[in-house]
Amino acid sequence: MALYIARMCLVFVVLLLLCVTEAVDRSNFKTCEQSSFCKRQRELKPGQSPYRVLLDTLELSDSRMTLQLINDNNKVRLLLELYRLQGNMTRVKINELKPLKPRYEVRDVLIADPPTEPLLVVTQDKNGLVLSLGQDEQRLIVSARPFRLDILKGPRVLLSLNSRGLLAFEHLRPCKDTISHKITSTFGGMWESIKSLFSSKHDDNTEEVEETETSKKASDKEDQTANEEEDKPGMWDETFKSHSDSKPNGPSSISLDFSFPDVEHVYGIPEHADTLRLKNTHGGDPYRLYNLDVFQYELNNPMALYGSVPVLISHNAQRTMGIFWLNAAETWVDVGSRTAGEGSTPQTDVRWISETGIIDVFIMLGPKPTDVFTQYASLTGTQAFPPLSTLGYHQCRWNYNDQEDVKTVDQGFDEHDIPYDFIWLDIEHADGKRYFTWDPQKFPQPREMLQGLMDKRRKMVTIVDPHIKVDADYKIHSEIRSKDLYVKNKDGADYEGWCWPGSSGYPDFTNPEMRTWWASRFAFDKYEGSMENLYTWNDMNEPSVFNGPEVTMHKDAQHGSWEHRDVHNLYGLYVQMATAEGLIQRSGGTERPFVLTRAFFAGSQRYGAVWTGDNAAEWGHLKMSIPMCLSLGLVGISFCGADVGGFFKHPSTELLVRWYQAGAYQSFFRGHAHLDTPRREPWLFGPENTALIREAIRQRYTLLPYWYQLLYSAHRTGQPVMRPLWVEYPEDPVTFGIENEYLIGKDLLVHPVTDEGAKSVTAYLPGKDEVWFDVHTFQKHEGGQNLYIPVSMSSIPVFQRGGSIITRKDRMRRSSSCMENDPYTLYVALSPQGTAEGELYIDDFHTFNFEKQKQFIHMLLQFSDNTLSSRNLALGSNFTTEAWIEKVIIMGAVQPSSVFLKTTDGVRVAVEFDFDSDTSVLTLRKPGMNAGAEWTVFLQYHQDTPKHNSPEHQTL
Ligand code: NBV
Repeated sequence: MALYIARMCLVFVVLLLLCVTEAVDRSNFKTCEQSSFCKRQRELKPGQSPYRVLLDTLELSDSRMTLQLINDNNKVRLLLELYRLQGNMTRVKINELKPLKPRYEVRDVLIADPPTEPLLVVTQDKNGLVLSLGQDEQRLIVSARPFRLDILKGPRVLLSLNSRGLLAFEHLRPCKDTISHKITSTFGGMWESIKSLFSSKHDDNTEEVEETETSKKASDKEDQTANEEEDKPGMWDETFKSHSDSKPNGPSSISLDFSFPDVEHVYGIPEHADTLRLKNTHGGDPYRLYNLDVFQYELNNPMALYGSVPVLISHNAQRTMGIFWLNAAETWVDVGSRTAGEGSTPQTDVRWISETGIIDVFIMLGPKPTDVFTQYASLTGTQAFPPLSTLGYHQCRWNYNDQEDVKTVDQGFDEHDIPYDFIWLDIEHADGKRYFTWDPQKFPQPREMLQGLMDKRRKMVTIVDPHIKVDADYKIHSEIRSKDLYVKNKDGADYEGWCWPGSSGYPDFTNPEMRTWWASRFAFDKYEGSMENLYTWNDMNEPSVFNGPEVTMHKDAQHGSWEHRDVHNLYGLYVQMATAEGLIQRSGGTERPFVLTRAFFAGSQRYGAVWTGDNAAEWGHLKMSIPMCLSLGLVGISFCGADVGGFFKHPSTELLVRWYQAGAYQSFFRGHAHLDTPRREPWLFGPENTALIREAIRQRYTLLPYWYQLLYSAHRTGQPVMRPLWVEYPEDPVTFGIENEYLIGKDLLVHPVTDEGAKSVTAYLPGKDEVWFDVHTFQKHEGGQNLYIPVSMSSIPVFQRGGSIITRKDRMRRSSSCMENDPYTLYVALSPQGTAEGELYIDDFHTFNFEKQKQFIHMLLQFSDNTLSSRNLALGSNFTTEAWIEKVIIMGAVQPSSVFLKTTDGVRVAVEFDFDSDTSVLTLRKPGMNAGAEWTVFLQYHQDTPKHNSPEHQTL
């Protein structure tokens, strides 16, 4: 009882702290200096690599090359594996040759064993060897002494590994006496059996290797000097605040450096609340990748946040490349870029440091940004294609109090004529934070509530967190316990931590059996009160443990035979994976799921959407939402958004309106707010502001066909939806540092207003030979310039690229589902050459039939020679739609004398049109073609009419 009271007091104190603190409490989170492996690694000085290649250990099969490396200081050998992968990638793996016990290798992130290509040795001598990477005169040079890898194209070095000599691999070692004792007493016989298991084969990890003569000599010497290294503080246990981390395996960290000559810009490694372009970390902490629940996170620093994707992208005007560091342990990344200066050329040095695991690196050689995205997608998969409705607006708050509240808010949207698709329920909806249940007082009739929403073609999301209340009467808990599927603590008992429900167990989602069981809980008959229009939100899955070190799980907790240390950054991915699987299974495999997650890792894109967690109602946070989502998009996670309005604090009305305007142009669009904030449904700020918010949300709904097509394309190809300008204009250095505007796809440029009291923004319109059309006024602007744009409260500066066709639905309704068969308007923005191109994608908007049965419409829309045409790209599909083309708006046009439409069955009809000579906009009224049909529209000109930049006359 006393213990219980003490624990409750602790939770109370934690909650109190959560409510009163104003900014992140940095002391809760480690700096590199406080993280013993990071400190040890960072103390190493460049230029002193002890590693040497034993060239006579070379083994080469068709696609795999192995070599042994020896550390001349301690004589420990490593095994280097090199693979040339299909699609212009190289994989470099380094592990101990004979580890004392297996080291963790990440699972379930790669979608398959990456297909390889033959590796050819071009030359070999005592200094090293040269391998051909097949393509484009690309070669890989392995230097022996010290060990170093260089990837070249012709004479040019693209990338070097260990050129600064910071490869450091802490080999597993038997612990020295006292510590060994401590561990033996803690683990009972377990440690002894582990030792005996490996001792037969690996008495000493520097020991016998099948040797040729040279390596034998080396090996003899090794035996005399091996394991003479001194232990350093933190190697065998570590304390942070009141938490101690027993380290039964001792030190096991790894590190490697990479250098990019001629590169000044690197991006990626989310999640950080920091600039898009990575900053130099000298003099401060490295960027940290360790999934953490950071309360009131600060902007502009490299501290870890909720998710981690260990992918870094380098870019210069000639080439884009990527490094994918496949390691799920706590990781730190140092970045140092130098610009061209007197006597020096630009270069970026990067160094990765992970606490444990192995070095497994994929080098994506580009050369174009789009190639890097394709390469990465071939390894970890693409964005899940979400149901259309999830691209609409989501209304969330912690919490909608009860069914009545849900009903009132839902009606509020109708009364104020604002479309929305989803209303969300946070943790208070469940019975005592027992997820998969409903509070019997507040939500006595969940099905009735869901049916009410369904009748309006709207949907709901409930939160399902992965901490499970320890309560014998709670079925979810008792079943997980009886199946023995909880994470264990270091003593082998179920790990328990404090979270919202009080004492909680944490399902071991790394175990496939756990995931299968979890998925089964989403069946309609298991998750009582659920219906097809109920989807899921996974929060707190870093995992968040209120009384754990750094608010997360103890690193020495056990997931089967692996430590939490090994898998920490994967936990959130596994939770979302199991949840998405559950939503798929409940429909018998037909329906596409929607799961929002806070924690993530490489590959999380396959399971749903990500949001940027607990931001604040501040202008800085609004601004930061752009680089944060752009960074995620660069590493495959395209379905990203930030809490509109800011989670903590109450936004000023101006900030709220501006946030809606910006959020309407980010992939995942959800308003959300903290429990303690005043209500902020869109109509609570006076009619004028309601109108502004309504207009922003409406703009989002009109563009849903474009968003949908882009998400489809992200799913098929791995190309990001929100793109930094440099992705589309890779040769224009002006774009490399821009993060206050971005492209949606390649054709819409958005520069949201993110400054308080702004009277103007200056947008950079890229592309010297291009033109851009203001989507609101149709005014044309030249590319390659900074455009000064006066703004009012209703302004959302958005431009359409000349040369593009964007499909929209301009009729407003209650929700996206109500718009499914509504007609389309084609917005054709002509290039200076009088051409344009776009796509239209349609399917049933919610099932997997587009993939399994090829049931979709995909049309290529093209304008050239005064002719607009629609051609089928979905050969073999017989999907049909009732939707038709109700209008075509052509920007940058010249007035034709007549317009006619020709369908594939040869029918020719005249099309009504008007022309606005002030704006040069030609509007074709009700041309009436079916959206899934092939057709051609001809603009006709009298012989003597000058046509739009077109050399030829289109006459009949
Ligand atoms: O479940 C409550 C909140 C949720 O509203 C928010 O979006 C999450 O990021 N949750 C965090 C836990 C409490 C945060 C103080």
